[in-house]
Amino acid sequence: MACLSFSAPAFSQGASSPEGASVYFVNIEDGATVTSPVLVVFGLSGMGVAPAGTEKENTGHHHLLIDRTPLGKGEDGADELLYGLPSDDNHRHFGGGQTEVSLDLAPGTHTLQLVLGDKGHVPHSEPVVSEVITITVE
Ligand SMILES: [Cu+2]
Repeated sequence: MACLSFSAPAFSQGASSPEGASVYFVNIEDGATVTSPVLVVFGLSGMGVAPAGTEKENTGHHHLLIDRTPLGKGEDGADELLYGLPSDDNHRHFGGGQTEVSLDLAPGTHTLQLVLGDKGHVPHSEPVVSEVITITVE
């Protein structure tokens, strides 16, 4: 079977995601120059947003990876797919079902990636992730 996944390996133990589901940045493009605080609006297509802990098919909650290697890559990549995302300054959870955040970011360049997680914060199978965008904070 052909694998069409382009940015994350399909080793996730999370809930299944429907084909074609996607997350994306609504209001920021790759390469944008912005000022802090940075409003980041999360888009989700093909699935629904539900608070963490909710047992419902084809739903999840948003996570924002800040200045991290792409999901599934790097030394913690496999663990993130298997056991779920850690919660720290570089892995922000929106377990209440929030769809935007106002971020305080230091001047300089930063990378952002959106990752949908299931009720237990584990990326879906297939993972539903945005592209990694790079922004410059003035
Ligand atoms: Cu989470």
